[in-house]
Amino acid sequence: MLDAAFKDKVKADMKERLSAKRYTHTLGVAEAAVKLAYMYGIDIDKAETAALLHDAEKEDSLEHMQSLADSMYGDSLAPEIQANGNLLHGYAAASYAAMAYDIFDKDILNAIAHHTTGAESMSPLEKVIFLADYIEDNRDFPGVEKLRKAAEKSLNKGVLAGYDMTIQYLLQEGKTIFIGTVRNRNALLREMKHKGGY
Ligand code: DGI
Ligand code: FE
Ligand code: FE
Repeated sequence: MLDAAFKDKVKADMKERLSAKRYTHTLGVAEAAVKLAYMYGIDIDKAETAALLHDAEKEDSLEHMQSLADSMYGDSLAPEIQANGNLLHGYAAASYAAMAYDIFDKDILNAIAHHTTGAESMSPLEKVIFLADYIEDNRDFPGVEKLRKAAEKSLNKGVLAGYDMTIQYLLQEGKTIFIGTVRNRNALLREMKHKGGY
C-alpha cells in the first residue's frame, strides 16, 4: 500500500496546481488506474502514483513545460511535441514528478510521459495509465462505453481503441495529427498480430 501521507501530499499539490475539474479528473484516473492494475496484475502503487501525477503540468505555461521537459529529455523530444502543450504536458509532468517527488522509477516516469500519445512499445503500466486517462468515470464523450468494454477484454484492445478514438477525433476537428500517434498505433497493431489479436 502506498504511504497514505505521500498520497495525501501529492493530492494536495494537485488540488493546488489544477482547476477543480481537472483535479476531479485526476482522482478519477487514479481510481480507474487502480482498478485496471488489479484486473491485469500490475503494481497498484505505481499505477496510483503515475495517475495522480499524469496531468500535473497540464495547466502550466508552454514555456514552463518546455524548460521542465528539456531538463529531462533534451533534444530527444520531437519538435512537434516540444511545440504543443497538449503533446508536451506528460513529458513535463514526468520531469516534475522526478524533481518534486524524487520519483526515478523509469516505468512510472514513462507512464506519465506517454499518457497522451502512447509510445511504440509500452509496458503494461504505461498502457494502464493511457487507458485510465480515457475511461475514468468522469469521461462522458460519445464512444467512451465502447472504450470501457475494450479495456475489459484486454489492455491492448483498450489502448488500440483509444488510439483510434484520438485519431478519429483529431480528423473530425480538423486538427493536426502527430505522426508519432499513428506510428504508435501501427506498432501496437503489429504487436497484437503476433499475439493472435490480444
Ligand atoms: O490531458 P487530458 O485532457 O486528460 O488528456 P490527454 O493527455 O489525452 O490530452 C488530450 C489532448 O491532446 C486532446 O485535446 C487531444 C490532444 N491530442 C492527443 N493526441 C494528439 C493531440 N493533439 C494533436 N494535435 N495531435 C495528436 O496526435
Ligand atoms: Fe493529459
Ligand atoms: Fe488526463
